[in-house]
Amino acid sequence: MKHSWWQEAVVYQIYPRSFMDSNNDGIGDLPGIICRLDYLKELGIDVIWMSPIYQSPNDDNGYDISNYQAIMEEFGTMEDFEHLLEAAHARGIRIVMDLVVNHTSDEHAWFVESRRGGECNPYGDYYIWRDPKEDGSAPNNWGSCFGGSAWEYDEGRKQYYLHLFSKKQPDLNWENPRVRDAVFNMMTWWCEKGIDGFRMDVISMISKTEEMPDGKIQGFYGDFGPYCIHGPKVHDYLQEMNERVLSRYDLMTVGETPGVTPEEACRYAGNHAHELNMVFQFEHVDVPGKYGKWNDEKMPLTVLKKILSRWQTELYGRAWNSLFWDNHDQPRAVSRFGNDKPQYRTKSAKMLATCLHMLQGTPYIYQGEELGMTNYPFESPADFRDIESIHAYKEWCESGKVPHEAFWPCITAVSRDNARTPMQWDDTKNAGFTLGKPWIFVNPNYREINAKAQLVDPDSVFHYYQKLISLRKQHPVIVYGGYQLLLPESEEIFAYIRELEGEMLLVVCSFVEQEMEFTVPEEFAGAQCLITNCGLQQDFNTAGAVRLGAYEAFVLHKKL
Ligand code: TEU
Ligand code: CA
Repeated sequence: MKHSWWQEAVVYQIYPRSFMDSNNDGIGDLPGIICRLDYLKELGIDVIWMSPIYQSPNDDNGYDISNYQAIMEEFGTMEDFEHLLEAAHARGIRIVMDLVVNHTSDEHAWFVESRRGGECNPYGDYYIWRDPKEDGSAPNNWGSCFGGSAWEYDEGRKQYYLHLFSKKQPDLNWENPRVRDAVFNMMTWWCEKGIDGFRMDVISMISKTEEMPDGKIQGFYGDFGPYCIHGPKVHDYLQEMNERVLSRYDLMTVGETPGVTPEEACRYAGNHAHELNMVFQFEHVDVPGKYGKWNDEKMPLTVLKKILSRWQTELYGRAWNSLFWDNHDQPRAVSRFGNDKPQYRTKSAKMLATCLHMLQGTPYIYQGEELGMTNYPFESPADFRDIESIHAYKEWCESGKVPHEAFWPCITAVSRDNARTPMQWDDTKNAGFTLGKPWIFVNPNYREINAKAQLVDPDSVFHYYQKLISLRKQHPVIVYGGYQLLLPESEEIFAYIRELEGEMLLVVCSFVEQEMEFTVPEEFAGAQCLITNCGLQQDFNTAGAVRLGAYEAFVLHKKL
């Protein structure tokens, strides 16, 4: 297979609203990102993926777009964007845009027009409109991802429109060739500006079945999944997008594809698929419990390893993995998979980084992960800013269905707001994010956890990430090597071997507090330690048994 730049890259995700505020209105912005580019350059990342920066009424923080070719006012201007692109490119950093085209905002001109209806309205069929049932109720029982019905009645048209997310996010009708033209033209416009790729929001949901029967009840509503995820024409649409836009530029494309299996991933992003470069799968972060996704249970390590190992082996040589522990929709990695108690936070954050960055695929770092930022200590539902958490609390608790005491630990464990508290730059007011009033609470632990302190500490989580990134640039086995899991039955240790043309890596990570023992396989006798989270490079007597302290991780390297 031909090697591409995006296979060797490390991506850093920015959630612009929470990254850096340059004008003290409490909201992160593009000039703020520009002034932190040198920080990212020092970290060593190659690509920035920015969550949406387009004009939006912010019902879902920019994932509801009212104009694809304008910048959100709070974030700055198109000139600011051009400046950012130029400044990033000058540092050798590429910019990947978030592409949200399953739906628009209900304030997008297309929807405003569509809503007016009428026989000859060119926008009439831009969205998914259905007549009410005879009794006036919604066309079917589907629930939306953010609670409530997936259908909203429009008085003007006397019809319902489909919204798989909030009612301010109507789904586009991809069946309509004019919708596809409009989307592809818009994408081309951004490509001509010089952007380097797209992360495609819920791209697995753009094709819906023609028949829309009731779904199986899940929680309070019917599940739209079988009719809207990996729908009948999704691959036709993506092949058309590839032919008309993507193949004409040198881009990196990653599809956000909830519900994807390795088989399906090869259809979206197989080496010969002519659709996307890679997809995000969610199996390792989906742990449904008794309240749907609201769950504070940890996935057993054996299950986590099984899932990640299946993706490693099944895509090998066929498609490309994307690697992540967290993003703007997930809790903080160290709180979820590691241990965020002060005595273990740094150690376990480094362990998780080791485990992920030595896997095969393109790693994604979510802002603040490189500092070991943690979940937020929510005190009350009034702390929530996220539409999903606010609705979920209403639907499950305020409705009286589940007592607060039972639901609270579950919603706080996985609320998307955990990831959205401001980036912690230093120990001054509001963590150096803003001098104004931040739009969302700052995590009170910013005095201990912040970039400024970590930049001067050679032993910090930041410098550990920096080292992992530089190792990837030196050792092709990290990028291209095969994968073999060791100790599949262990609930404590995640260990695996990578191998490429006589070069071998042994990666050993302890996911527990208690001390463990690990036996280094024979073939690693005399190997060299590439990186470890136990202080300065310790000398490994690599024959036989080694002791693993709490959350210890190390990587051995050997050339045959
Ligand atoms: O997320 C889609 C998605 O499937 C979920 O991760 C979602 O955030 C939610 O947790 C469902 O329970 C994408 C974006 O990443 C997310 O921020 C947007 O809110 C969503 O699409 C709608 O655009
Ligand atoms: Ca601002």
